[in-house]
Amino acid sequence: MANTVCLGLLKQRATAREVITEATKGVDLSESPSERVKALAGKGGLVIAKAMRDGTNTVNFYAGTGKLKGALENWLFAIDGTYQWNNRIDQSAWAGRVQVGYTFAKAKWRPSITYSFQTFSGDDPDTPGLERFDPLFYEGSPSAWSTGSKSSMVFINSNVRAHGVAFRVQPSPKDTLTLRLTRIDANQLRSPLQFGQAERVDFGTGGDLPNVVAGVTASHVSDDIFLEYNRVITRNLFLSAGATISEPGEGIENTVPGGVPAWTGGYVNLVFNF
Ligand SMILES: [Ca+2]
Repeated sequence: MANTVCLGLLKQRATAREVITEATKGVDLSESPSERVKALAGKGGLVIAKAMRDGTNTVNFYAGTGKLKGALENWLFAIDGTYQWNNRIDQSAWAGRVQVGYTFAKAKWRPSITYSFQTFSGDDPDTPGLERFDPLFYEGSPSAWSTGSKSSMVFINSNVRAHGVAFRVQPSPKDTLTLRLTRIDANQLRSPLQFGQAERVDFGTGGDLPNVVAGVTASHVSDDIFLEYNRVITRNLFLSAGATISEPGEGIENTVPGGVPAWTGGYVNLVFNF
């Protein structure tokens, strides 16, 4: 496989519309710590903006090594960088990833280890502009762009950063076993972490004043462990099976009184290609 360098530009069009949420109509948000909420408060409530992607520009750079020679023969390196902006909604956001891998090519079972760090900007609640990265549509498998395994069902690739390590062995040409460990943190505190998550008004804390809450108040959100097995049964038949556990970090623990249980999952998948 050859070395790869790519540069891409994406511009999006959609119909823009804003909807003021009924639940927050008439709520005084002028005391909110969030500049963005204060700016929206003048419209009579929190605003859910539809078609926020209208006019969004995304430019991406990628470079990755193929089969190297000499002293670096068993290494792989890759780097991604993305800048995103939308003047209509005062957005300026970024994302990036680096990957470094090494294969013990002469060892039994051909083990490999890959480290990756990926990060996606989140909105700084203290500025009127929008720094939140829009992940658009991405390939969400653990070997591609998902942030963690089980956690990727909670956090989209926005306002998160993750350190990931993958260990892989191949006991035979038909069998592959991969263990992935991921630590996930929020980039911005009190800033949305999930798709469609707006600021919410909480009357339960801070006395009688409405308190605007979004995202988490501590950066560590979860640790994921994911064990995956793949077997090529025949040319047309493939088996994959996995087990995963996601242990919540302090940021998630703080959102629910009484603690949050670990989230577990498993699957068996049989694929037949005609
Ligand atoms: Ca901001």
